[in-house]
Formats: sequence, structure tokens, C-alpha cells
Amino acid sequence: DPYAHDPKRHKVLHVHTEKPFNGEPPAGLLIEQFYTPNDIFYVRNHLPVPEVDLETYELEVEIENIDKIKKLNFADILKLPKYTVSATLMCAGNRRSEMNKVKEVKGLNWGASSIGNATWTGVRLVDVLKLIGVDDNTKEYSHVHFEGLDRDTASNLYTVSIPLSKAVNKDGDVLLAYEMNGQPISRDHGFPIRVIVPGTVGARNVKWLGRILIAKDECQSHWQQKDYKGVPPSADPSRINLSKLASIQDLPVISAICKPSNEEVVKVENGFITVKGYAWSGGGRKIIRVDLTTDGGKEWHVANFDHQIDHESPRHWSWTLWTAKVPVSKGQKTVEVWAKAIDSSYNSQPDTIDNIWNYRGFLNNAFHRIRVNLTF
Ligand code: MTE
Ligand code: MO
Repeated sequence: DPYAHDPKRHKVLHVHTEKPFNGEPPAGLLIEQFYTPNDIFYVRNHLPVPEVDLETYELEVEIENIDKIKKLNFADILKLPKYTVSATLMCAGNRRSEMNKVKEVKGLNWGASSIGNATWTGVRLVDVLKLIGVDDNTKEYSHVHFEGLDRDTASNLYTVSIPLSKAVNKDGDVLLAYEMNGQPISRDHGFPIRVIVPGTVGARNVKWLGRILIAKDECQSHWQQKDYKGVPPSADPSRINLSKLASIQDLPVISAICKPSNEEVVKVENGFITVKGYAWSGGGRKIIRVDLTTDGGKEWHVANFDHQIDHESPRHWSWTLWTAKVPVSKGQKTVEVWAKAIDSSYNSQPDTIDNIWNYRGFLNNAFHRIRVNLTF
């Protein structure tokens, strides 16, 4: 069993698959803290968790077709300037289960909790790339590939890439992180080093980083070419040429109501119920407003922000937690609550899933809708 040496996980995680391990915390618990505790942070693994020995760990940094390989051991990495970034990480499949209800999709049936926020500490990718002479003047190459140390029985590695422009941008804040919320990164989250690409889809945030390659082209791996792509609503899975589609990088604006949960019984106080959730946007865009409605959109109510970091766009990497008191009518037995967020580019969320549905169930950022039962 290649998974025999996987780490133990927290009991509260709702498990989608054991081998590889994929799990998410209950949404109500997720938003109790601005920084998601490491042990309840969602886990998305494609392969067995590798066992890495710090004594022998080496990170290879290379340029395509150039023979020189720069090798850094863990101590070399610790010598570079230490930097901390507060950033939210989200899977492209977050909220896929709602899409699955509209029409069946392919992929893990994530609820609204394949997202988490943490402080990440490590070294800047720009400082590592400087060691091999790559910076924002580099014109011959356009992509940075990241290779994980996790592999399947056929020795397939988890490898993906990001545009070089993001990697060499000092305001891009791409990190090779060795700490998560002030603790050494746990095995499930990429011990000893993982990439953090703030504002970019979870899939590019490679865990157990073993190799960095500067290249002319995008990575040709399955994960970059055949997975993590937004496909059109009516695409035929057997005919679509996935390689021709753009890979998901920056994520769109999203929100979710985390408390109460769908179908929960909620007590009405003076004609109002309280709802709480998160909102976030990719590309460093800040959330500027979260709107809620309890009457199908006739009237919208603006949420209060409980916690938002002071950074300005386009370097606003962390989520915003919010609370709203929304009205319900006397005698109403159930109510549907909808939420939508707006980011600093005035992007908002599509109202229904219908026109963004795709057979992979990616990028579900439609209005989040819950129905709750009321007691007075
Ligand atoms: N990196 C490696 N090496 N292997 C993986 O399977 N999964 C990716 C990414 N990095 C993955 C990886 C995906 S799809 C996501 S959403 C995030 O890691 C999840 O990070 P987490 O498990 O720390 O929450
Ligand atoms: Mo993911």
C-alpha cells in the first residue's frame, strides 16, 4: 500500500477519498478564525504523501537546455531572507457539489470548504531565481515549472507551471514556504517546502517541492494540460481538445455562507437572522462588498466585514470574513438566503450555476444559496 505512510488526520475533516487523502472541514468551523488552523485546513492530495528527510533534501533549480543545475539544501534555503505572506488557498473544485446537483460532474465532491487562509513564511521565489540569473529582465523564457516529490507507482510526478511574469514580479509575492501559521509545514501541506502562488488556483501551489525549471513553454504534464482548465458549458468530454484551452491561474471572485448551514433550523431574533461567511477573489483583488438577499433579490443587504487585511489591490491575498443580519417575514417557515461578493475590479458572481456549469465542476462561483428553517 503506497499510502501506508500517510500522516494521521484530524477527525473533523469530511473525507472525500482516503487514498489519496482528500478532506475538508465543516464550513461553520472554517470561518471561526481568520487564520485556518493547520490541522483542519483542507487537504487535496493526488498521490501518496512523500517521506522527505531534511538531512538529504535538495531543491534543484534549472533553466531549460542549460546544463548548470543549482542545488539548494534546506540550510541554504534558510539563509535567504525570510518573508511572510498572508494568503488564501483555494481549490478550483471548491463548491463543486452544488454543480453536481444541477447535472453530474467529474471530480471530488467538494463543499464550500476546500479553501483556507494562513500566514506562509519562507523565501521569495524572486530571491531563488536571482541565484540562477533569472529576473524581470529575462525575455527568453515565459514559464516556471514546479515539480513535487510525490509520485505514483508509475513514477508520474505532480508537475505544473505558472507564467514567469507572476514569478519574477516583486509584487507577485510567490513564496517557497517552510512555515504555515508559524509552524513548520506539515506533511499533508507540503513538508518541508511548498510553493505559495498568492491569488492563483490551489493546483499551482506545489507541495513537497523538488525542482524548479525555467522554460519557454507551459508544463506538458497531465495536471497542466488535461486538468484544471475551465471548459465551456456544453463541451463534449469525448471530443474536447483540452490542450487548446487556457489553464486556470488567477481565480474569480467567490463567496459562501458558512453559518448557518443548508437546511439548519435558525432562531429569528426581532425579525432578523444572522449569517456568516467568507469572500475572496484571485489575482490580489480585494473584496469591496458582500450583498445578501432573503427575498430572491428584491432587496439586498450589505454585510459587515469582521476581518479584512489592510493591504490594497492587487496584493490583497487573504479572504474577508463577514457577518450580516438579514430580515425574514413573520410566519415564514423557511427562507432562502443568497450571497454575492464584489471585488476591487467590480467583478461579481454569476447569479446561477446554469450558465457556468461544466462537466469538470470547476470554478463554481455562482451566488451562494442556502435554505434554512425558521423558529420564532
Ligand atoms: N502539490 C503536489 N506536489 N501534489 C498535489 O497533489 N495538489 C494541489 C496543490 N499542490 C497537489 C499539490 C492542489 S489541486 C491543491 S488545491 C493544493 O495543493 C491543496 O493544498 P493543501 O492540501 O495544502 O490544502
Ligand atoms: Mo485543487
